[in-house]
Amino acid sequence: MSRLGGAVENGLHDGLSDMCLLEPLEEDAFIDNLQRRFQGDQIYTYIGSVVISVNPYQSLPLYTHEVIFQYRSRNIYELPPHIYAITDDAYRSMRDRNLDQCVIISGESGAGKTEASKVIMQFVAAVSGKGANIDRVKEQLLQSNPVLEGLYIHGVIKNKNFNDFLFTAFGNAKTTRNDNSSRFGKYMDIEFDYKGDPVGGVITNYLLEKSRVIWQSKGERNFHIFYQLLSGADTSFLKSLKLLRNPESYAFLRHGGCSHIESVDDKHNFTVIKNAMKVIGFKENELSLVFQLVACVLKLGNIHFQHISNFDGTDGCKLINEEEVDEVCDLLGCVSSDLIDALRHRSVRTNTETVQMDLSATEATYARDALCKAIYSRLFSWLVARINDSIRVKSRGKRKSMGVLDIYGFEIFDTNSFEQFIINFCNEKLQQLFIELTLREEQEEYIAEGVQWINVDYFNNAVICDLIEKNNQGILAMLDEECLRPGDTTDQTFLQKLNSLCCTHQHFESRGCRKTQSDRTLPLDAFRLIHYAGAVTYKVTGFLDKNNDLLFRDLSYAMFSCSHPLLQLIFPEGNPQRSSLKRPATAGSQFKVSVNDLMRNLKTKCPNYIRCIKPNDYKRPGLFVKEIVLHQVRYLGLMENVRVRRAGYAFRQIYEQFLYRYKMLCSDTWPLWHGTAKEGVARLFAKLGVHDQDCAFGVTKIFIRNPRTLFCMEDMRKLKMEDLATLLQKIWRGWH
Ligand code: AOV
Ligand code: MG
Repeated sequence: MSRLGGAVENGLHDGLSDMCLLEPLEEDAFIDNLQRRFQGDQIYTYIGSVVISVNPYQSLPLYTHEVIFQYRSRNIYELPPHIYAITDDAYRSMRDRNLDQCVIISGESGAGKTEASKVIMQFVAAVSGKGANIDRVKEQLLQSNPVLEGLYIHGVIKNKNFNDFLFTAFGNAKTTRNDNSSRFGKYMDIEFDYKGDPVGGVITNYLLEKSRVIWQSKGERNFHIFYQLLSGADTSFLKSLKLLRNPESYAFLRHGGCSHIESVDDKHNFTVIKNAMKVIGFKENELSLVFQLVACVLKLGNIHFQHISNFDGTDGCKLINEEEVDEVCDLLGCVSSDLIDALRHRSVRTNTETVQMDLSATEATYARDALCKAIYSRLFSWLVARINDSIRVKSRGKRKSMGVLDIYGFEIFDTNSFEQFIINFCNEKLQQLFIELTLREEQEEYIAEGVQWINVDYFNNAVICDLIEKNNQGILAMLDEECLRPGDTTDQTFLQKLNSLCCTHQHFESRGCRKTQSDRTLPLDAFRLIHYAGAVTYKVTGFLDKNNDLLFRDLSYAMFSCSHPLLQLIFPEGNPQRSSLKRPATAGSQFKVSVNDLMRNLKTKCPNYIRCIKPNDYKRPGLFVKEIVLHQVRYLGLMENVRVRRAGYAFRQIYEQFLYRYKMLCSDTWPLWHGTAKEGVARLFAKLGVHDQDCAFGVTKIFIRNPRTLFCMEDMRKLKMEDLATLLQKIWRGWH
């Protein structure tokens, strides 16, 4: 790596390392530049201080101990672009200037967000303080990764080498897009003391895709942990959980038709996950409790119901494999007949009495599925809470924080449902935050530097966010209304409601709207949203149900009455003393509240961005498909980002660094300049004939409007260096 390998020098050889210097600024040139860099294994490129990261789909030597220490305490443009550079910059601003930071990682599924978040954690762990206590905190912070999503730490701490892929997980699964796709959103705040040493952290999780527990599309898997447990647990443990080794024995693991991922060793990862959980502070018996629940989910999935006709002509059902229920009840600590009762009936309370109604086989299967989803997703939230207990800051005193946001990327599948709607809404909000903050930051820098700000036109996606979340009128509000309205509401009545209220919106389309009624690409049971990232068609089937997210009260009671200590914790509403008739908030509105909380939190911090790009759809190294990259560049608004950045001045740099690099171009400043750096730069520009309208002198930085000015100076500098080298050679020869 060249010592002078900064933004400009690099630009002249392996493609520009900062897109702001692109001349002319055109989409083709932008993509070409990314491609050129990608092919030279330069996966990172800047837009000012934003990092674009192109997934290499291969291990590159970018994350070694040496590289970390190269980037430590260096100026952001001194070395080639890297996540380490912006992390170091963010870390130092937090430590030295007391500014809380956050790193927002975005990009579509499989683009490399989760990997990027690990790179950040690894850097922070490596550069912040030393000492036994700190090492414990760091290790706990790093180890919380595998429990939630699988561990792939390129790692250096305490000389442990975690260089292998170690997939394990409660929150990640194989999808058709990504073998290790995060099926939940995660925001992690790492907290530091006044010296910049990590003292703990807090993790917030967002809406786990729990429908995966009971169903997976072709080519996809359930959450990793199921397969890891089955292949990694020793025989006696498996027996104690009453499980069989073969994943094919379980209905919940059969839908996707692929229980194994090539290059992933589930068995080995089970050992890793257990160790990680121990480091975090899980006791041996807690591990057993967790895996008992995981086992129960699988076993409940194998319970079948058969239709029976009651004497009064109504539908009922009976269980056809009661021995499976007996085993589940052994694990959970309850009486079989109680659980069977709760699965086959539903109590309906009227003002005066409670009536027990029989469920049909379909309804009972539905109730069973709801129970499995509830057990698993609540177990997941409990795990997060448990991890938070062990990493929460115990010491008092003022703290600084750095947040890392790794949330599921924008998703377009062949069939998109409520989950994609929620995930894409979240991405829409993040994009809005990006627009708001980038512009704000740019504006603030100009004001702070006393340079005039010029307004820039850009597409503001607030209009799409509003369409989804506006109080009383947004799609989420209408969905809630259909869920809460008494009477015969269905997914279809929800769609009709959308049709009558949203049809005039320019980002909404459906067959019920006049403007798109003849569009045969739109199914009758779907609506389409024109997201900032592209159009997505959502099938309404299941929207009401998933938003309602109801678990029959009988099942909550049954779970709470089990002697299994975890179940009592995760089903508190099953406590007859505490149970209230109040309906819990819908899934959609809970998500809206938590996303808005998150946005408020992020707005209080200095944002840093990593924009991840996927170079091809085949997870293949070295392959850069232009159309695929172009699509992402467009929807991530990267060209707009460059335009905003360049609207005023394409390049800016602290006076001292700028003068140091270019002072050789002027005899007044070379070899020594005795005035201030700002005066030196002014003298240099006067000598080179740089016009006043081409540059602005800020308080601490020089701003250059046109990249060509800089390229010219760079060329002159190169010639000068060559002259100097020739001169040195002559002197050298003269001596010998
Ligand atoms: P995601 O987080 O953006 O998708 P990941 O971070 O899981 O995507 O990346 C997907 C896969 O790409 C990883 O499992 C690695 O195999 C590879 N990869 C990504 N970044 C790198 C890197 N810097 N170096 C080497 N390989 C990498 V999702 O969670 O699906 O939205 O919901
Ligand atoms: Mg991910």
